[in-house]
Order: sequence, then C-alpha cells, then structure tokens
Amino acid sequence: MAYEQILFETKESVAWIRLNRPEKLNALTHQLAAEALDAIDVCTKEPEIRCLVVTGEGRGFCAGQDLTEFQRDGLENLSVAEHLRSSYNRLIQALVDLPKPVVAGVNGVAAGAGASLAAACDIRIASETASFVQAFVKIGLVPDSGGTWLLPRIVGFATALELSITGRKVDASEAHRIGLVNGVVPADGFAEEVEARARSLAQLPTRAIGATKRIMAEALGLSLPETLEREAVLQQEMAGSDDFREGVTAFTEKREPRFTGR
Ligand code: T3D
Repeated sequence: MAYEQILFETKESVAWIRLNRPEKLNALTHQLAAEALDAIDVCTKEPEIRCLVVTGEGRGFCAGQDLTEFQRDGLENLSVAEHLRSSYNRLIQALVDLPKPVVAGVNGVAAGAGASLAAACDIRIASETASFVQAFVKIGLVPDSGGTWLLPRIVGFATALELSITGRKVDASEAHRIGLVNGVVPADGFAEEVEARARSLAQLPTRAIGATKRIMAEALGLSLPETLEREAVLQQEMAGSDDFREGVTAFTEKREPRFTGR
C-alpha cells in the first residue's frame, strides 16, 4: 500500500509510524487509519520488527477525528458508528493485539481519538511539550476509540471520568504524575530518546512481551483461578522458546543474553 498520510519506516528492528498531517496536528481521517492499519499488519507479519513507535510529525501527536471531514460529510447524515467500527476500532484493536511492544512517542497534543490512540500503546513517552485532552465532551460526544476502556485502566476510574466529562487539558508533568505517561523527556532530543528506548525494547524477548500484553489484558476480566491457569498455559509456550533457552543459558554463563525474539 502506498502511504500518503503516514510515514512508515523500519530501522534496526524498530518500525516507526509517523502520523503525517502536521498542518492539522495529525487529525485522523479514514484514510490515515487505513494506512496505519496496513503498517501495523506489516509489523505483525515481519519477524525482524520487534518494536513499533507511533508518533506525530510537526508540533502535534494527533488531534483526534478531523472535524472538517464531519463538516464536509454533513452533520445531519453522519454514520459515526459505522465509521468507528470500520476504522478507528480496528486500529485500536490492532495496536492492543500486536504481539510486540508499542511505544507512543507523544511529541505534542493528543486530543480525542488521538488521546485514545496514545492510550492503546503499551508505553507512552511524552515530550515536555505534550498534552492530553479528552476533547470529545467539548463537541458533545462520548470518548471513543477505546477511551472509556483504556483510560480508566491507566489512570483509574475517578481521574478518567473527571478528565472525560470536563475535557480539561493535562500537561506533560501532570500526565506523568497521574500515570498517563511513563516518562517525560525534554523536547530537545525527544526523537533520539524515544528511539533509544524503542531500540532497547526491541532487544528484549519479543514473544514473552507479546504474551505478557495478552495475558495482562485478559486477566483484567478473569478470576484468579482462571488467570493462574492462563499463566500456566502461556508459560508452557514460553518455555519452548529460543529466548527462554538463551535467557537461562546466559544467566548460568554469567553474560548478557542475546535474545532473537523467537
Ligand atoms: O466517526 C468518528 O470518527 C467519530 C469519532 C470521533 C473521535 C474524536 O476524536 S472527537 C474529537 C475530535 N478532536 C477535537 O475535537 C480536537 C479539536 N482540536 C482542538 O481542540 C485543538 O486544535 C487542540 C487542543 C488539539 C490544539 O489546540 P492548538 O491551539 O494547539 O492548535 P489549533 O490552532 O487549534 O490547531 C492548529 C490547526 O490544526 C488549526 O488549523 P488552522 O486554523 O491553522 O488552519 C486547526 O483547525 C487544526 N486542527 C486541530 N484539530 C483539528 C484540526 N483540524 C481538523 N480536525 C481537528 N480535530
């Protein structure tokens, strides 16, 4: 697929999806979501890719749904549900399901579905210039693109509800304090820092990371006995991996492991 609204490249086992509509703070369109989905599919299938970074070009991360598309399509006849089902819902699910670590490099404002997009990533690293706005309420909508599921799991129910019903903007330092981001990095050198962190994630046992993502998401809806059984099944799978053998061998040989993601 030819990409027009994202940039997609792979460098040293790390794939980068750069949302590329900087003049609109990378507001989402149907096309952008389709391109990002296609790129995520490449990340799923390509074994050499062992980490994905999602970030934005220009001064924004992602300003949510492009509101001029709403205007263009006529506010009276919008099929919002169908659009979500065929587009952003699939994008969010694909990020959550990707069996590899996903880093959001939140370089600027993340608003509406753009904030949900960041929330769907496994690790969020914010530039000190980043901010988060649950912008939905400001235009009379409910949070979507997984926002009502993801945000309370990240910051807790009370904070998620407060941010969602007020639409209050959260700056990078508050985002860090409430656990919405894992770290804040100076704007100067932000891309380099994100790259360094992504590269080290790409050196880890990728299969175990994919399985950890899966079981931790599942466990939120399971009982303890069900979870213990799932852990036993997944652990058996991991025990058959090259990375498990390498991890144990490296430990006994008192050296750093060289994981391959297999
Ligand atoms: O079917 C469905 O898809 C339903 C799904 C809905 C999901 C949603 O995401 S709903 C929420 C949609 N997003 C918003 O409501 C956010 C709207 N934007 C803003 O509130 C502000 O732009 C920001 C808080 C994000 C940033 O403010 P600021 O002051 O830093 O920048 P700005 O000047 O407002 O924006 C810069 C440009 O980007 C500007 O264009 P211009 O005037 O220079 O030509 C602005 O219009 C444009 N822009 C920003 N956000 C959007 C946008 N253009 C289209 N859609 C946007 N969402």
